[in-house]
Amino acid sequence: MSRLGGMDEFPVKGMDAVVFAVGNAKQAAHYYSTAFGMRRVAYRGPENGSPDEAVHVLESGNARFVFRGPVKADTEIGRHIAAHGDGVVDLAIEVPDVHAAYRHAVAKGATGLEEPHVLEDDHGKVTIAAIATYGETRHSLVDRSNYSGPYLPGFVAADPIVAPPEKRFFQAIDHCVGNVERMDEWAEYYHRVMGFTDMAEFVGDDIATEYSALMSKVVADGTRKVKFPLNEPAESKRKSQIDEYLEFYGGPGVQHIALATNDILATLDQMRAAGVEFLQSPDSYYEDPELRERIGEVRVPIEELQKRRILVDRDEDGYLLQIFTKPVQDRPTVFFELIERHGSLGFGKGNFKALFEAIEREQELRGNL
Ligand code: TYF
Ligand code: FE
Repeated sequence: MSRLGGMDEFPVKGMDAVVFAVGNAKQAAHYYSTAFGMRRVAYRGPENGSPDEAVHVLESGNARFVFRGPVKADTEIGRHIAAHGDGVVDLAIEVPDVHAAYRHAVAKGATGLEEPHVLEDDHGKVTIAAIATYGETRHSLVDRSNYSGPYLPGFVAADPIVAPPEKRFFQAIDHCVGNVERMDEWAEYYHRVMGFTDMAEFVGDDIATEYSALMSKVVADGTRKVKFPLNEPAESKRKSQIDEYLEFYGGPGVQHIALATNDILATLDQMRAAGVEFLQSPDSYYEDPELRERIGEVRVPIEELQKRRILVDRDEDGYLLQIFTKPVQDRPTVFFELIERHGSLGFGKGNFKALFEAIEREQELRGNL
């Protein structure tokens, strides 16, 4: 029902922001500026009314990342970092009506963390509320339609940290993946609380036991603007990559953020040059005659993809190019995906085998297999 326009029980406009808790927000903001081509746009800290934490807000096209870090001992954000390391605390969603969204979610059993309230300054008003999701992660629900400031009331505009690249590296958040203990429980939560529905892609028991040691299901809002895949560890001879995450993060949390780019080759070249490490798919992936058959015509020669270790997948709607970073902190927890879509609405199911084998090679090097 939620797919029928006008009958949507939980309308969303898109992702508002991914909010990270990090040990040193100043250095994180620098890394995402130099290595991810992002532009700092806003700041809040001890200088302007936030004695406990510094918050740097960065953008790339429609994608907004917010980095929160403690500026003194014994803060709530510091406790979160002590428990989990750097990670994602909030997948904030922009909604047209915060009161209605919050009321609906809580009536359907969501845990309310912040009642709807209005923040206000010279640039206008933002209405915001928050509900809990897996682990210590939350979904803020944000209406900024009456606001013209750089982020939220209380933030000041901030200069870019370095000159942003001429062409942005990515323009949107494509999807945000959670690692949980029980996938079906959380899929049911998104169905019930937000009216989300399952997307076609699903990794069930059969594939799981064959090579991947995980099960995965994608939930999305009716308009497919917000997509949340959910992974659960599966039994296998070796330790699941999802169990490794759960152990090192200290519970469920965000595993990866996929960034939509329209030039994955250029973005990848620049990120690699800036020192970001990516998973390496083997030559055998590209030399498999079945690959050419499966993917057909794509915009770049396979040799170009092979040189850069970019993965490619095709479904009935089109194709996609994708590649994954290694974890971006010392713990084997959060990583990123670059994805360039040409019609395909999928998540690269045809690449799962090659991808999971690459992840497991890294896991083995860490001694966590
Ligand atoms: O978001 C997805 O579903 C794909 C595939 O540990 C994926 O990016 C799934 C699980 C995983 C890494 C990638
Ligand atoms: Fe993904």
